[in-house]
Amino acid sequence: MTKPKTKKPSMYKVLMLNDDYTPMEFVVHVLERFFSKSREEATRIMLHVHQKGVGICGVYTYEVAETKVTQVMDLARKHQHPLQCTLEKE
Ligand code: TYC
Repeated sequence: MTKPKTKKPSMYKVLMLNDDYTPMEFVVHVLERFFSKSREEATRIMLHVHQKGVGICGVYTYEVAETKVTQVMDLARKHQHPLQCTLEKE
């Protein structure tokens, strides 16, 4: 059998973590801005994270996922919120 020339890229989940201090509205804004969610979807994800401790913002290739984590962390730091965002291989 010939070797396939292309391989599907590994996908990475971008996870949002709950904390006691980041305002709910800021998390919704982040989800709308960096993850292209509607207000309704962003609110649903934020409430899920608030209640369960962690939630998935989206699934992307490594470079895209890494960029989104950096964008979230930079904006959170700028506003002095302790919001944490991380990536996990699918
Ligand atoms: N728990 C925060 C609050 O009560 C809201 C929050 C939701 C923070 C989701 C982070 O990823 C998060 N203000």
